Amino acid sequence: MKTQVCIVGAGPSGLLLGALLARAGIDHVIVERQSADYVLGRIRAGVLEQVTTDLLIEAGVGERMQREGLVHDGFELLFKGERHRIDLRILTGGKVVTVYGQTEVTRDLMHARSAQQLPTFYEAQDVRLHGIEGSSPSVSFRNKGVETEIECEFIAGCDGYHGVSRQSVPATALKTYEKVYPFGWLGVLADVPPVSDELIYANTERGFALCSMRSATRSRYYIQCASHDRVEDWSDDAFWEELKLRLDLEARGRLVAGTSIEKSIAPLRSFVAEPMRFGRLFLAGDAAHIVPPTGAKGLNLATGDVKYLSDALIEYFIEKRETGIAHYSSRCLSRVWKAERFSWWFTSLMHRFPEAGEFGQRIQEAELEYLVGSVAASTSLAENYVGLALR
Ligand code: FAS
Ligand code: PHB
Repeated sequence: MKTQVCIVGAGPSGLLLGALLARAGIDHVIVERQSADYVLGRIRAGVLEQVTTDLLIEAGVGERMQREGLVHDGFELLFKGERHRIDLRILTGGKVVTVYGQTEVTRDLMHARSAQQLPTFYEAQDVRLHGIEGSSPSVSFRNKGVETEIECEFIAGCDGYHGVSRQSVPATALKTYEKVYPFGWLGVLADVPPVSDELIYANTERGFALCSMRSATRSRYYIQCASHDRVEDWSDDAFWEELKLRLDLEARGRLVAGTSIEKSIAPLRSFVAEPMRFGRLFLAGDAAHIVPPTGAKGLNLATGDVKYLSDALIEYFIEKRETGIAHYSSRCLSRVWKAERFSWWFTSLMHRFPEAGEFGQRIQEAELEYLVGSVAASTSLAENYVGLALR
């Protein structure tokens, strides 16, 4: 089988890249290790930056997001028992974010792809990349027991942190940077009304908590937990009791508990692999970088990479120019590192670090008090939270 671009991974990065290439008439195939249902079952991100919502509309899959997504023009910081609102719209001169689950983004992209009958191999086994340093790379895999090989001109590694693409780059050609945080996030999805109309990020002496949502009837909550915690260690009741202890009195009174429809623990790490291009292989999204979810940047960084990569591939195949592919890695990494810095900063500010002790807690509270009292500091937080423009 031959194509112009083989995309490895059918998460948001791979599916969005496929949608943008299809609109430009560029032949491509997606190869995904899991089933479509499994991909949809992963509960991940919840906040979309304007860059992401604009891209979904450009890709022709933004209609339901525009109808059902919740536009948020602010969020609240909770510390020392009090909430302080960060007004995104005023502080950034009109920018906002949209609350719309990654699961729904993936569902919309899958539906559009299926309606166009674009070639997608799910449940591909033993996916391997070949010839990425030459001019005729290929991707091989077992499809329903049949050995299959796709010859292509470029491979887009959109297969996430644990994927095969980054591992296919010779170790001597790749520089990686990593920081692992000494805690995780225990997340619960429940069909209960959100505790507030906007997100609440809480810094408490018991640890971080986040009150988010998916709709007016479905809530998403997180609490910081120990790295060694296992999800079976946390009953729903234990989760709701701990969350209440991390909220202010008003939120505690409004909190509606319920049965979890999803409950999982995500480890927190910062990770970057450089460069994001090696020969005919391009890395995009979590395959190249990971941020702690505090700043809601993971999915939004992935869509930024995909915009740069789709523009570069369209320029190469349609205009026969190579400027975009030559600068892909440096353009992505400039934006990636700024988001890595913001996500590290916000995580460091909001979480309890065991070794920092009471002094560390007071320093965090002092920084938060300064931040909510300073237009300059709040503006910096707001413009990073709504997302930096694509250059
Ligand atoms: P993904 O990991 O989503 O997709 C990669 C795809 O490649 C998967 O479908 C996988 O099955 C497939 N794949 C893997 N190996 C393969 C192989 N060898 N062959 C073929 N296919 C292969 N971001 C936020 O903004 N907010 C959050 O709250 C948040 N929570 C998260 C919680 C968890 C547990 C994780 C892991 C991430 C979270 N993220 C969050 C970040 C997340 O949303 C990612 O940024 C987003 O999924 C990135 O999308 P992709 O780059 O497509 O990678
Ligand atoms: C979510 O709703 O899943 C979410 C929202 C904001 C974050 C992280 C996760 O910073």
